[in-house]
Amino acid sequence: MTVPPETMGDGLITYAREGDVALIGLNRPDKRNALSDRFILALGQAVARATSEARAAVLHGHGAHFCAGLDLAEHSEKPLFEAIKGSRLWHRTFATIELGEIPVISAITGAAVGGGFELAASTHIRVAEHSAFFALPEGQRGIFVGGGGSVRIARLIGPARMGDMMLTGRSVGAAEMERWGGVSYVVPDGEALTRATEIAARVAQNAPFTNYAVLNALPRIAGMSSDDGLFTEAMVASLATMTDEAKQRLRDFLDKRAAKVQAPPRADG
Ligand code: 1HE
Repeated sequence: MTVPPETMGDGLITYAREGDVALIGLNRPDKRNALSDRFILALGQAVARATSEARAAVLHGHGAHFCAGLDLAEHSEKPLFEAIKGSRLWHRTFATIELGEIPVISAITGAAVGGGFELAASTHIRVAEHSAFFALPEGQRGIFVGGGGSVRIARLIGPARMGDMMLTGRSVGAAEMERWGGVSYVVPDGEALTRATEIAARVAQNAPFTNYAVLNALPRIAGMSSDDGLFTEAMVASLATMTDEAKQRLRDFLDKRAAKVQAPPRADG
């Protein structure tokens, strides 16, 4: 079933659904999708809705830019404790993506800057157009990452590269970010949303328990000792095998009803 585009959170979010895939759009293009507290709350509501209605989601930005990060106008007015609570609101909301129930694919165009990069880092697969650029200008603004970047971005590209980005404030293009491991796909301009939606539709066909385990076990195991990680892996793997869906899918393969794994297109033509 398709749900035509509608708005949520006083228009800050667009929400649509194509079958099993929810499309969540950041919709404040006049401010380059800069994230106010209200915007973060609306995003959280959209993620909750997608989780209850869909099996995967795409996160994209309206206008030329994915997201310009923290709303600096709102932030500059905040007393200390409000700033701490604001950062913790981002942490809670982004955790509902990273450690959620459905995979979220981000379609990145133009700026993914500061908190915009932190938001992208909380998604599970990043698709960037050539127009995409990443920066952490917190040093220039006299602030610090507060949306989980010190954990998630550092894990993605390494603390040295993240430190370089924060110290220099330099912009990193899509191709370099792919080499650094910060994005998984680089596509021509105008194609990020389409490609992300295709990927989401494919991901949505996986067994939901496996998707859930990927989202929830992998980042936790990454934070464990090898011994604890391997023990946890054995538990999750065994639980997955016990599900009716796994039993059916394994039978389908053995009865030659399931698709085989395909080799990728060869680089040498
Ligand atoms: C904003 C914001 C914002 C734009 N908060 N209002 N983020 C930054 O330091 C990035 C700041 N933004 C930029 O560098 C540029 O806006 C962009 C490269 C993203 C886009 O440039 P451009 O030329 O397309 O747009 P613009 O003309 O700069 O901005 C259009 C409007 O959006 C303008 O407002 P207007 O009323 O003059 O039209 C801008 O002021 C407004 N705008 N970005 C508020 N971020 C949880 S901790 C996370 C810490 C961070 O995220 S630090 C990084 C913050």
